[in-house]
Amino acid sequence: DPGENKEPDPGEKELQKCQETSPLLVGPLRVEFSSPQKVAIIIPFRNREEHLKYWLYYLHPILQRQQLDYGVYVINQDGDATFNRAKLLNVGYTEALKEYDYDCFVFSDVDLIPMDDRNTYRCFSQPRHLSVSMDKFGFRLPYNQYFGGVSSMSKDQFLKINGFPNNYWGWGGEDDDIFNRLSSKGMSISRPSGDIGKCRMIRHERDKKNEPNPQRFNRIAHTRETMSSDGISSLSYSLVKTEKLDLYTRITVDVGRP
Ligand code: UDH
Ligand code: NGS
Repeated sequence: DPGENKEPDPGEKELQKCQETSPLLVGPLRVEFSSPQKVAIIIPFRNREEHLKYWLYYLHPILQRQQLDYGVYVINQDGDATFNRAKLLNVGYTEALKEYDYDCFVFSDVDLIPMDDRNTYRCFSQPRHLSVSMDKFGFRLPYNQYFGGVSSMSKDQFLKINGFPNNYWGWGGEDDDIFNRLSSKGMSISRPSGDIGKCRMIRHERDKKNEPNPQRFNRIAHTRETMSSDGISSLSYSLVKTEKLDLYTRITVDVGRP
């Protein structure tokens, strides 16, 4: 049929008329003006701007869908002394409380992105470990007591263990120390299912000034003896700068050196 090969009539290219009812609508919306928990999300940080961009891009929409009353605090270690993740988390707890009456704290590495939005970034009746199923561990826990990556604690749970240790300089062990603190106070760890707890880690090389800490094995062997004197009760640091940005509050802090 010769008619089939002719140029299309420009009239046929006209945009389809919108349907009277948009197919994009979802129907009933949940409208709430109060949230059961006030959640501070604390991120230990230094020189990971690229990871932070991904974290903000993925997490804000998820946290909004979770209908949380939340604030994000990036605790940026000033200077180039050895990194101290747990101390930065203690600083985040303290600084967030200066801004708002938070009752729940989520502690998250900057390079971990949840793969299921049912993994709610809130607190539970027991301290919670949220990053239970990481891609880099083949979507399994590396060991049963693993408490690294992303965790949450109510204010009461956090204070019961005197917060986190301040003297783990460099990589490793501080998360195991926190686990020891919790179990020594008779608390258990709550976790989402492996399915809901799936998350991806942004691949990276080892950072400068965050070499494995040779003292970590000795320290985690003595958590019970040291935790009452080393923690939020003994925290000292100096605030360098607080910047209230649109997507997060950036707190630059001098935590000292080993
Ligand atoms: N962090 C920083 N800057 C640093 C070091 C650590 O922001 O210089 C923060 C960041 O939130 C990070 C968290 O601390 O997600 C934990 O540190 P980490 O990511 O170094 O720990 P992880 O166990 O990696 O993920 C260890 C090094 C792995 C090297 C693998 C080489 N292929
Ligand atoms: C343990 C570390 C933890 C660490 C975990 C996973 O061995 O701090 O490995 O590390 N404990 C000690 O070193 C005592 S990872 O595979 O993510 O590099 O979180």
